[in-house]
Amino acid sequence: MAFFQDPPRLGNTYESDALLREHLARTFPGNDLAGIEPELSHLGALAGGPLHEQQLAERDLEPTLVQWDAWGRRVDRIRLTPLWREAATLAARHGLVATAYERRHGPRSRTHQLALAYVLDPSTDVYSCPLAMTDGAVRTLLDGGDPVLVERAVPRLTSRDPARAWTSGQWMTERIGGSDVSATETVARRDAAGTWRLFGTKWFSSAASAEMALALARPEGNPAGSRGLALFYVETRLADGTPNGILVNRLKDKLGTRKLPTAELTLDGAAAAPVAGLTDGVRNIAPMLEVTRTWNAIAATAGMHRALSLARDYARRRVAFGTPIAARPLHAELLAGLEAEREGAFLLAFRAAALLGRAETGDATAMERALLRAVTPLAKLTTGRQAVQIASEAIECFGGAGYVEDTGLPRLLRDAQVLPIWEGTTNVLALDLLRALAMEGAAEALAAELMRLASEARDPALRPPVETALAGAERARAFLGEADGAVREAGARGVALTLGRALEVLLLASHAQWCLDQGRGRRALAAARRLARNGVDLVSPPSVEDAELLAR
Ligand code: MFK
Repeated sequence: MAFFQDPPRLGNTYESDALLREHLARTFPGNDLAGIEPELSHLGALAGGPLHEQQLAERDLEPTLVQWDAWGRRVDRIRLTPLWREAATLAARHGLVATAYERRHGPRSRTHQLALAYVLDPSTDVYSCPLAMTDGAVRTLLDGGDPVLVERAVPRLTSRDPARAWTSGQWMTERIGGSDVSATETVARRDAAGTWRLFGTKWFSSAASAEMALALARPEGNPAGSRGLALFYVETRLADGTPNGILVNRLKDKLGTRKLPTAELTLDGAAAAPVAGLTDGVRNIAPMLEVTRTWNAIAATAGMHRALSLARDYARRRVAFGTPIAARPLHAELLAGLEAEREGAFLLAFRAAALLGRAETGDATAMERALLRAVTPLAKLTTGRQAVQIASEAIECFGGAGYVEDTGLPRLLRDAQVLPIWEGTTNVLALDLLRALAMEGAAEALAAELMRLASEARDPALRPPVETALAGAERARAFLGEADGAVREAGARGVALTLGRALEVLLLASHAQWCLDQGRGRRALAAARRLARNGVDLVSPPSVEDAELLAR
């Protein structure tokens, strides 16, 4: 009999996610939980069944750009993959954006919404990208407060009707780069009729198939630098369906996220409207960054869960050296370390979501608002790096099969690699964190959060992880207290990752205590202890040797 290896299988990805179910049970009182679980379970069945199968079947398909119609007119239409079209319908019907704004669960609505997104995301080929930007656009338009724009766009962006629902892009990045947008070259000029028109090139426009976008541009005559930029609302098509002065030059040929049509665009007189005045575009788009960075953390933890679910299922099927590899001590040790990483990442991402929800409904205290400002970059940067590490380890768990395209496994790593890059790289977010911690009350709020979580973890078995986390946080605090200038900047990444990991360990320790108190077992306790053993303290004061290392 020839041997054929059984492929990994998923099953209902909601029902099998003990941590998600515990977290929701902890967050939602009984009746509320009962109200949201059927939809989550339905999405879990879809994500682990037909959608996952469709994803594998469509592995070779990619979006295409149709620039011209048969008669020579420039049309610039993007044809999406069938799974993306299905994802758009599902996202509207299940309110993947709307849930956050309908607020049926008050400040917990963000947790509800992002739990739905978390369950569906890994089977929709990064459809989370347009959803994140759509969500960010709603938030930014509402904060901007222009009643005409709000009335026109928000009902469409939050619609549950697939035929009516819009998505939004976020057009910041230009050829000058994605991190420092202060040198944005796109200009805004008023025409004779008083309409603002945008001229320039947007170099990395994700989900170019969206119906609208928020774009940075410099009104003519404004000063250089980011304060001279303004934030504009742009619809991509005119009422007759023709392009609104927007040419799609080409789609990007990317390492991953290949179902996502990312485009280079020329803005050639696109009609636009200012969202909130004619200056301070970066400040005005910051609400969008807050939302999309939270989505990024949720997508990172969802991707980790998918990669590990496949690796763990496979470990039970794959026999080597006489036993399923799940029973080999070395493989089990590896999987446990990875599972601890994903559990910490999950709780950090959902902590950011919970704080965002409280801030949006006005329920957050001043301390919680300050904490949110620090936790958003921390969650984004910490989970983004973990997602790449876990995806890489997970595909190694399959040996050569993990490296072969038609298993569908290499995509896990390719799609993870974008998470530390877009929406601010690890370094940019580490600097953003330092800026946040320098703001009034933020460092104190983060310290208070760490202490609160530590005090909740009463079980003696949780002392080691709590102490490891607090020691790491103390090293980060001491470094920030002493270092300045170039030394402070050089150490920012180590400080940020240390604080992110310390927070993850303490969130897990607090969660573990809740699980113990509720008679829900010791898995979370084991995860907290293991995550701490994986390491927390990455503070690395720069050395003069580093400069020698780079000298030519
Ligand atoms: C899975 C789903 C994921 C979602 C997918 C989305 C795909 C979309 C693809 C993309 O579009 S990727 C491109 C995303 N680009 C970025 O994330 C930009 C990265 N760079 C930064 O974040 C820089 O730090 C920044 C551009 C903000 C630096 O610009 P500036 O002009 O040097 O900022 P400055 O002077 O520090 O801040 C200007 C104002 O904004 C200040 O307010 P004030 O005017 O009141 O002083 C800042 O406080 C405020 N600000 C900046 N960052 C903020 C912020 N406010 C709140 N939160 C922040 N993070």
